[in-house]
Amino acid sequence: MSENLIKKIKVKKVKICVIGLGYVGFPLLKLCQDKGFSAIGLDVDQKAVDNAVKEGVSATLDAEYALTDSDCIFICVPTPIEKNNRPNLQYVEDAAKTIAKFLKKDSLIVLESTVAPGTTEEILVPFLKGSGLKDEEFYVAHCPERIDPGNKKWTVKNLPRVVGGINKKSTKIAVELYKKIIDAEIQELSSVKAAESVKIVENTFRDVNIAFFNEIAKSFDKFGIDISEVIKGAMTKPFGFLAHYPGCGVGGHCIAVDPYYLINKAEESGFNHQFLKLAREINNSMPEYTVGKVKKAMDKANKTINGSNIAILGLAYKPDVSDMRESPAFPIIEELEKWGAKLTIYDPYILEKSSVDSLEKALENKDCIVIVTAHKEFLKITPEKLRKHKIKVVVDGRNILDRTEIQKSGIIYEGIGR
Ligand code: SAJ
Repeated sequence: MSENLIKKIKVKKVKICVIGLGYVGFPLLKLCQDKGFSAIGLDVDQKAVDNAVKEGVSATLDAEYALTDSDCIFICVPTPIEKNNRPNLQYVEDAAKTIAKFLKKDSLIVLESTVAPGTTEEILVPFLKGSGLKDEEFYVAHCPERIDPGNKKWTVKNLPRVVGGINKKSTKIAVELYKKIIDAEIQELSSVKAAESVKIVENTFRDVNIAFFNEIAKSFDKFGIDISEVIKGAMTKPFGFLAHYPGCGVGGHCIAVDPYYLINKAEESGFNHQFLKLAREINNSMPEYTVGKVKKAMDKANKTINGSNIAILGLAYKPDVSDMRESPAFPIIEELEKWGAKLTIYDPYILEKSSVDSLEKALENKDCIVIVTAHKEFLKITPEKLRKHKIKVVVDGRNILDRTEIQKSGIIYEGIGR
């Protein structure tokens, strides 16, 4: 029967349903529709459905309407972590239970959400079996999402993907489907666990590399070495080096989250990822380290944080996006308020959470400015602009300003590792 499904995929006669219309599901749904498939989105949030419909894509809150007769179902729901850093799979389980109610023979379910190795087979498939279908009557695969919010160059349309199914037929069908949707390499893996592991490894790799540079930054601060210069120097080596950058913290719902999936899963099997845990500890220590740099800089200016006017520049977790999830801005704000600072918040992408609506206003009458997010607007903070606003203390949490020029102007500058 899988041959029928493959034949229907090849002529784009399958009905596709995408569950979860966030930053992963919505672009995928739109792409399926643009590629000529009959595709519908399903979400539990009216706003998400309305946004999709506004963009000319069909979407609904009605699971029966969306899933009845669906041949291929993508699950693109959040997989956050709890306060104790344990994975929360509630959204995946809810999606699976909903699918099971309407699952028909010979359909394919693909989980795109980031999960620990083993999750598809141990959690998703048992719920799908609630449909009453036999194992061989439906197909399941994992194809980890690789959306990089804000990235205009690499999008769902042209990003290479990896696919692994719970069995050979599932893999084959899923690969055929992705080849019809995505204009990039679709790599077939030998198992669904391998596919789950690829994404976790990609993002954990990034987390440990960032932690490496964060730790180096802390030690270079002791030696008075400028880490930005050292990274630039190391990058002249054309092989065997991959730059990452120290900063005031690691935010977002990928890099700051995904390593915990592997850490927790390994713990269940009796393995302790001490290196990954240490990297998480180092990255999680950076907001506090940054506040320590504020204290150090204010001491140099013979000022106290208590009662001082400090501008927090940036709330978003990374440059030129409006996403604040896991942003280091929040622990930095909390800590500085504890020290008695009077804070002015400015993020050009999140004005609704800012206390002023322009950089100029954010710089007015400040004892100190702290750069938390490397938004391109903040690259315009020149020594002239700082002098104009009589700013005496700069803490550059993303090492984006010209330290030498700022210091030449007699302004106190503290970066992260410089
Ligand atoms: N960060 C550093 N130093 C670095 C790089 C990042 O401190 O050298 C910080 C950022 O400021 C941010 C956090 O880490 O707070 C995460 O930054 P990110 O650039 O990794 O952005 P994300 O979380 O959106 O990561 C996504 C991921 N994509 C997917 O999971 C599909 C990740 O795999 C990509 O590598 C990353 O985008 C990317 O390349 O931009």
